[in-house]
Amino acid sequence: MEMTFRWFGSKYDSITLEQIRQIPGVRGVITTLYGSKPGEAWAQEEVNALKAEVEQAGLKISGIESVNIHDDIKTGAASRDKYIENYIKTLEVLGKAGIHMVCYNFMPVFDWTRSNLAKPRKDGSTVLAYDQSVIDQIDPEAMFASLDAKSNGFVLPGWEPERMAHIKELFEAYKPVTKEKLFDNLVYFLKAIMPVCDKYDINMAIHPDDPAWPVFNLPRIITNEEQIVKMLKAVDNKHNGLTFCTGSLGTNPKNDLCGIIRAAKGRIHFAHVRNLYHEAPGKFEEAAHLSADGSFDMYAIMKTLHDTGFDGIIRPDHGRTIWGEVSMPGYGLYDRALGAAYLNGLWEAIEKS
Ligand code: CS2
Ligand code: MN
Repeated sequence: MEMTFRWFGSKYDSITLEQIRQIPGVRGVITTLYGSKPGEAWAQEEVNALKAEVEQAGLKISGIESVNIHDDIKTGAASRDKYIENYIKTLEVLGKAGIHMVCYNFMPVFDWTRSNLAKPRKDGSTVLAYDQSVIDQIDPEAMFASLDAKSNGFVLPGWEPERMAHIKELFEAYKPVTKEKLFDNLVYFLKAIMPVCDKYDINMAIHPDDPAWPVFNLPRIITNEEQIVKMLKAVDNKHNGLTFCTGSLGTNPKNDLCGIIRAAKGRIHFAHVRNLYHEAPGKFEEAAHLSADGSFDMYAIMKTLHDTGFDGIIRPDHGRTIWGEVSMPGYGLYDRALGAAYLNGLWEAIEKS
């Protein structure tokens, strides 16, 4: 198990590599070229410079989150092959830089969706929260505006303003894309990139949809055990794997998180481990990582990862905003550092008992 910490790069993150280096047990970062746009081929020099910067601080790049996928690949547009070619070029660049894990998602239009980025909790912290009844009342543009207004001035991952500027066209493009079509387009993409992944030993780790059901009538395909197993089988190559994200799969209380770990055994290349508190169906908020603070049994999750032989990359996920920190919502230093320490503690206890 390799404990890591997400870092968006010195131009975009409120947190420094020097701070990350001081979190006990964290030696790797999960990063990206945050300024790049989906569909672009990354330049070797830029990746090498990022790598040098991280290594200068005594850390390493453990993986990339994310290399985002152009919507034309997801919709299966005629231009998809050009964007897949660029994706392959990016993977080649990463492989040459010695980077072996890439997280991505296949969600139409947006990444994760939340109705509130700063919901107050009893302890005075604020957290990201979701309420389906609020989402049902607003349209995507209104949601983007409200999220943007509460982002503390940071660009939110998956909610880049350039992308949101074309939101109407994007929704048009997805009109004919059924769940089945979206799945076929994912398989087409995966088959095309497997040779380069094989060549450079790059583990692709698809991130589940968050929340794990269709939002704004857009199809969602990585939502439960059945779909995950179907995806792993459709391209049965070790390099086609999963980001096991408790906070995303766990949005649906029907998902048995430990069952999913067992079902995806050997193909979980990356784990995002955080806790949620479920208030009612379709209504949840993010909690501290500690089991007692939310609805998940974090010990059982870590134990199942351990017992199924997981030895991949892991990171704490969204944290609460605490101690007056101003950061990208969900991505402050303090609560995620507490999360990393807690998960490391669980792991040590599991290994020794
Ligand atoms: C992340 C996702 O912030 C989050 O919820 O887990 O944004 C994740 O980085 C992407 O979906 C992966 O492409
Ligand atoms: Mn996640």
